[in-house]
Amino acid sequence: MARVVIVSNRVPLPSKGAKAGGLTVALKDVFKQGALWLGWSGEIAAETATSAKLHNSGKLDFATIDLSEDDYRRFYVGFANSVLWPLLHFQPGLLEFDREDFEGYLAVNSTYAKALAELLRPDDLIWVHDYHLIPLADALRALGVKNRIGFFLHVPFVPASVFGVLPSAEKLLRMMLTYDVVGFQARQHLHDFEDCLLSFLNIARQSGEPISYEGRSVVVDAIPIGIDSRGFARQAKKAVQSRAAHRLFESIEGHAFMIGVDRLDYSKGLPNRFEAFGYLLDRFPEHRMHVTYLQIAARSREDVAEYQRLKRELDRLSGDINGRYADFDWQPLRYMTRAVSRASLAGFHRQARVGIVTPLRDGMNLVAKEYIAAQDPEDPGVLILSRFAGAAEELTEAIIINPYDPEEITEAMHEALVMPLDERKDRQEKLFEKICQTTAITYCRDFINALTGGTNGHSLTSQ
Ligand code: GDG
Repeated sequence: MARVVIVSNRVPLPSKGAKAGGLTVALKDVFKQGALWLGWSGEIAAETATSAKLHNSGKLDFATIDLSEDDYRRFYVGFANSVLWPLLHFQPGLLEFDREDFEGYLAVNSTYAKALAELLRPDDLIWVHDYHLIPLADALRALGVKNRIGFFLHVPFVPASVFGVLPSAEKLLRMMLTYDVVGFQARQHLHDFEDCLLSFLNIARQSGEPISYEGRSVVVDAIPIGIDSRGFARQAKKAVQSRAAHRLFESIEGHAFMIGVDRLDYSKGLPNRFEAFGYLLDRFPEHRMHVTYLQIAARSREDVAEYQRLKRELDRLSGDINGRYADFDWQPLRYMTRAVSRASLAGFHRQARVGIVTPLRDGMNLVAKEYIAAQDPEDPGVLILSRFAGAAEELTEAIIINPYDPEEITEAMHEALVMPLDERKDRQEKLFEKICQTTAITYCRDFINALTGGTNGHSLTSQ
């Protein structure tokens, strides 16, 4: 049976105390069959390593590479997170393109390819994750690697009019077609990719058909990522009894409670959400003294200037809202930039009457699914969801909003806070059913099946 080789920017090394994140959980069926996972160690060294360091943990082998400071700056901070991330989230105005960063991005991908090629077996299936590694298949092919290679993009894709802003747009697009499978989170991203293929390469894809490119066939599809919904539901039910959940419950003193959980990232639409909460207290004074909004916004990519600017803006906005509306015994907005444990999050979601997920763009947004999974079916909360999150293609029973309109978010907050129990239960039932259909397991199964053409015995079980 073929081994699966996963390549992603970061590797969840157990020795680093890494918690099982979305991808790790999602890939658990793949792991059962033995797997190798290669990526950056998270360490900065004097020189970028030319071979990977090997670590073993049960059926999983990890292979890590340290990056030099210069490669970290050019590859990770520069091209990946200051060019591709804003571009693929429809923010071309934030792009900071630099040719040397692009060269650094290609060079690090070539380094990964060389390190990986040394470890490959002939029938390994290679599954590459995300925008950091678009050139990897091209670099592997240049080394003569013949294995099947698939690519999954966790973030959105953009139409040709936006993608064309990138000076190296056509080159990257061609690199994507070096893969045997290219997977997106949502149908919209697939449409946007097809728009780019037509516009830049004059390739018109027949609906549902693979693409023929340079004598090869490339499968492209929307394969939405999911979570272990029933597992997270169990965790939430248990966590609501935890000390952290009790502390939160006591501190809100019977107020209605709304929650947001996001990395502190400009794609997540946090300033508009804060503003919307201010409007709520303005336009619907009945909620003053009666609602508490907790925003957990774990700091992220602090080396990128735009993230530092966003943090200053949110510090100011939260201070402004609390200064304006707080009373001596009530603080409307609690805003923290520290991460909390996954178990605590599960318990907090279950306690929250409203879950607020308002990204300006998002590949999927797992928090939306986690919020639904965590709810008590007998007294569920309400999800407010941006129409620009990939999750909105599936989770249509949420209150769907346009995150560019803070007042629309305000109205959704009010609607959610006053929604009758019957309607909440009805929406929750349908949403929960959906997140149990598209899970972490179905995601892996569908991707691996696309990569093997369903032929190599990798029939992953459905959940
Ligand atoms: C990318 C794409 C796509 C957040 N704060 C804490 C914490 N989290 C966890 C959440 C969730 C995960 O991090 C975030 O996942 P998202 O999907 O919401 O967003 P990104 O990080 O931007 O992920 C996205 C995803 O990849 C997967 O394909 O959905 O579109 O942008 O699981 O719960 N976890 C803990 N403490 C926190 O403070 N423990």
